[in-house]
Order: sequence, then structure tokens, then C-alpha cells
Amino acid sequence: QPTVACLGEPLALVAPERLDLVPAPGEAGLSGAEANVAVGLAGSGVPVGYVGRVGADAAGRDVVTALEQAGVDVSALGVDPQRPTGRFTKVVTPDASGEPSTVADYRRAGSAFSAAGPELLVDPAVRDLLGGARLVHCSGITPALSPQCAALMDALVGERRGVAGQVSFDVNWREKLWPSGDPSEVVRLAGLADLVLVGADEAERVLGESDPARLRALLPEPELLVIKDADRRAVAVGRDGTQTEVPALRVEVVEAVGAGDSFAAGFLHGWLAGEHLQTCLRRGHIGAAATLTVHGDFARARADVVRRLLAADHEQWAG
Ligand code: KDG
Repeated sequence: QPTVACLGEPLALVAPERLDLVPAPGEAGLSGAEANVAVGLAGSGVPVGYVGRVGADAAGRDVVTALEQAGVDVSALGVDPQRPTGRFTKVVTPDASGEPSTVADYRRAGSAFSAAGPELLVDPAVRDLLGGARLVHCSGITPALSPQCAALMDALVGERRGVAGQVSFDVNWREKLWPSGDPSEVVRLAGLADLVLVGADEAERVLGESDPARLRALLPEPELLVIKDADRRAVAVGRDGTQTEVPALRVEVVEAVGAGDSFAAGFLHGWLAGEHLQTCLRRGHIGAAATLTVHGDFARARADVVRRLLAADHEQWAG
């Protein structure tokens, strides 16, 4: 029985020039924020299952195979024979200061997952998974995908339909998916979760604030708020306002997409193990640092490197 259930749209990662073509078997990689978290958790030995839908196409089979190979339980990952698997691509170009900057693009309108609504939660395999997991992880991407997906998130995070454990919610504000530019639904869902992960830049965008104490005042309900301030630091703020801060690791950035998901996977790994918040944040930074150094959506640091970093004293860590 998986400890964690991740719910969201798993995407087929394709090369930019292939985005408008039907992927051939074996061509697509795996992406999708919640899928990246699932892969990260499975890689660190946390039993994790996936709730979502793919199409009955080659891209869908590639997505399922990649999740299975990573060790993710796919028994609650459905197949929609009528609709395609969502696709994603990313193009990396240096920005004015020479830093890599990524432009992401999607073909996911009308996808298999976007047609899923609250009825997904009564599927027997999904019920088993959600009813047995200690934590359900989801994100602010899903409510952007369709009105049904927005209703699904409301049933999951708001009503907690079939959910036995805690809910963690990564804000994951994706400007391109919200033509209205209105973040109020994402903010509302964040306020209903137990654990909220948010980038300082996106907090500024959706809540008009990135200072940890002031953000906490805007989101008073969740048990924990984790604010990731890019390459500077991450801060966890408890309900009583207590702050725990850990500086980020410095790495040579190749491509940043997926780093937030690896942070989430690392943090949640520590959280589920009941580790000190300092250690959870370190695990988050280690995950993010590994993914920042690759083109793909996820990478994992070697176990001996993780051990060494977790054992480092503050000066070694921050230095
Ligand atoms: O966090 C990484 C994701 O942004 C990427 O995998 C694609 O799921 C994706 C999205 O909706 O942006």
C-alpha cells in the first residue's frame, strides 16, 4: 500500500519540433509536475502511487512505462481511449545575463486527464490508493486544465473526498495555463491544504507577497508553509509563525524545469519520515540542486552525497 498518492496530469515530454506530431512508440519522456514528484519519492524509497489519466496512445504507454520503471504504482492511473495524452516541451535559451532560461509549451487542451472530474475519485483503484495513503500530493496546475479538473481539485482538497491522510499542495502557478490571469482559485486551494509549497516569485505573483511572516498571515490555516526563494534559501513557517530557514545549495544551472518538484519530493520524504524541518529543507535543496544540473525534468543525487550533505554542519552546508 503506497504511503503517498500523487494526483495530476502526467505529460509526455517531446522535442520542440515534435510537439505537433503524434509521438512514435518510445519517443516520449516523462514530465508533469506531480509525476516528477512521484518519481523523486519512489527514487528515495517512499512507496508512491499515481492518480491520473493518459490516452490509449504511444505517448501514454511511454508515460506509464517511465512511471513503472521509476517504481511508481500505476494501478490508479487510468486510460481514456477517446482522448490523447497531454504533451509538453521546453526550449532552453540563454537570457540577457547568460543564464539559461526555459520557454515551456503544451499540447494538453482536450487531453485524457483534462476530461477527468470528481468521478475520478470514486474509481475503485483510486479510492484504495487515497484511502490508504498518508499523504496526497497535488498542485495548482490541475485546476487550470478544465472546469472538470477544477471540480476534481475542489472535491479532493476542499471536501477531502476519499482522502484519509494529509494533503500537500504545490502552488505551481503556470501563467500560460491561466488566460484570465486570475490566481484566486489557486490561492483558495492553497488555503485548504495541510502543507503548501510555493516559490517566492510565484507567491509575489499570486498573493502579492513573498515575506514569510506576511505570507503566513495570508494563509493561516495550513499546518506548514514552505517558501522556496530560488537560489537563496527556503523557509518553512509553522502555524505559530515559527520559521526554519536553510540556504540553497549553489550549482551550475543547466535547466530549471522540474527543480521545484524535486524539492517537493525531497522535502516530503523527510516530512513523512518525521525528520526535523531543517533536514526536510536540506533534502528539498539537495533534490532541486540535482535536477538543476540536467536537461530532463528530474535527477537524483547519489546516496553518499546526500548522506554527506545531511551530516554537514551549518558552515559546511552554507559555505
Ligand atoms: O514543474 C515541472 C512542470 O512544469 C513540467 O513538468 C510540466 O507539468 C508541467 C506543467 O504543467 O507545467
